[in-house]
Amino acid sequence: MKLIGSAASPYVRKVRVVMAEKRLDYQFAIEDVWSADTAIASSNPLGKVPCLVMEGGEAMFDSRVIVEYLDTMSPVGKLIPQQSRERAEVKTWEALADGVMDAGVLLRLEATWAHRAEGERSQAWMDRQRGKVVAGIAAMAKGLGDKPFCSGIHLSLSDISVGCALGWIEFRFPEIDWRGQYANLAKLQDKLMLRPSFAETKP
Ligand code: GSF
Repeated sequence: MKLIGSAASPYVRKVRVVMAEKRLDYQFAIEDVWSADTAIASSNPLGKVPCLVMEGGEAMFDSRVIVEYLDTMSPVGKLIPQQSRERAEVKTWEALADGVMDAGVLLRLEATWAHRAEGERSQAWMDRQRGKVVAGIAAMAKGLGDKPFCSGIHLSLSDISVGCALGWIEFRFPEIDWRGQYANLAKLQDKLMLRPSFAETKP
């Protein structure tokens, strides 16, 4: 399998962490989707990473589809429960973490995308997206409470998704002091960073 992605993307990191936790082999193909000569559209018509290209050449996206597929590929370290209620809970954690990243990406693009002139940037839009990031992180802290992991008593896709979102927010928006505000999230993140899957994929 070939994973097309970039080292800074939190969605790509989620897939890489899952690959490592599941002990799956893959080739990592770095692609800058923002460069004028990117070839990403030949694999993903949406022009986004991560994109997983299978042995036969078929491509799979997006990160939620890829990680769900990877979890079925090996019995090692199940990350998504089978039972429907528990499964939906984990997928909701993933949606929350992805939603924080989505809002953060929109905020960052509005503030920095080179093809948008200064006068075209909307402060109201940036405030709206920042509000989602901040509210999403608050919901993570509330949902985690004093539990050791987000769902159940073992590592799951919930923790991986939250860890990738928090790591990326820390990387791109250091002024959002979630560590200072939420000791439980800081503790979880520090624990995740002890795992090679996280330590080796830090943006
Ligand atoms: C989001 C992927 C995405 O926005 C997923 O895979 O979970 N829901 C999708 N990827 C960004 C890179 S990044 O911001 O991490 C991307 O490829 N953007 C290119 C574009 O043209 O929007």
